[in-house]
Amino acid sequence: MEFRFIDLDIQGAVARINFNRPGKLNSLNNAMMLEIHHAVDAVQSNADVRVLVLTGNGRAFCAGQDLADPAMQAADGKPPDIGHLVERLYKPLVMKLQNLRVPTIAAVNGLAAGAGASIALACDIVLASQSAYFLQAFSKIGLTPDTGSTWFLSHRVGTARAIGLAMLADKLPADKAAQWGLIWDVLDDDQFQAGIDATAQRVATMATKALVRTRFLMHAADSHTLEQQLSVEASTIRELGWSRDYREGVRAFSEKRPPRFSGD
Ligand code: LHQ
Repeated sequence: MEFRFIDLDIQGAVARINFNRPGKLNSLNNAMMLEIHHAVDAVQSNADVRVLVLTGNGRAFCAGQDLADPAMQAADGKPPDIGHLVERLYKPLVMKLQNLRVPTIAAVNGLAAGAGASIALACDIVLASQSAYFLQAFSKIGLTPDTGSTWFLSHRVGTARAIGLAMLADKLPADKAAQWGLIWDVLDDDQFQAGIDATAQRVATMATKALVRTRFLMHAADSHTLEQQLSVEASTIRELGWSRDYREGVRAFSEKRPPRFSGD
């Protein structure tokens, strides 16, 4: 597939999807969403890839749904079914990211608004540049948050802050987002790219399956009792105990050398 609105760059074990519509703050039109799906599918089926980085070109990570897209407008006097858009393109994207066979990093280079913020929060590790901000823009246009925002916010920052952010739609600076536990960390603007590259390289050499099972366990914990979660942890550990990377990890430990994980 030829991409118009994104770039997919795969260098060794690191895949990078760059949202590339900077003039419109990387807001997401229909074609761009289909391209993102295609790129994520390509990552999923490429056995060499061991980490996916999502980022944006220009001053935005992503400003959410393109409000000028025809899918958002009434046609022939009929109001649009924007819920269908969410079901067809946005919900499946979040589920693809959550089920991806490699860890994901959101490199939030600039503002992340609406569904753009949700997509960042759907990644495993969210790193933002100092000048980035998160904006629950939905209430400003008479909508409710979507693409997982209500779930990510209420789980990470608690209901009081989640409701405040979603109702008032104030910009949440990257620093405060990190202080509140919404994201993993903030990097100085001038060290952002190097910091992202270093983190991506580091994650790409780790035990991929263990990282992806960790994502699953962390999300599963919410809907389990402690006893249920202890059982799920045991079965995950059992499965990983049969993996090549576990054998390599233990061997490297006993030989007092860094492990050489293969992702298997
Ligand atoms: C945009 C956009 C944009 C089009 C900037 N669309 N052009 C709902 C329904 C169904 C499906 C799935 O998803 C959703 C959830 C959503 O994501 S709803 C959309 C949520 N996003 C927004 O409401 C954000 C709208 N944008 C803004 O509020 C501002 O642009 C922010 C605060 C993000 C940035 O403000 P500024 O830094 O002042 O930049 P700007 O407003 O001047 O924008 C620069 C350009 O980008 C401008 O175009 P122009 O041709 O005039 O230079 C904007 O129109 C365009 N742009 N966001 N979402």
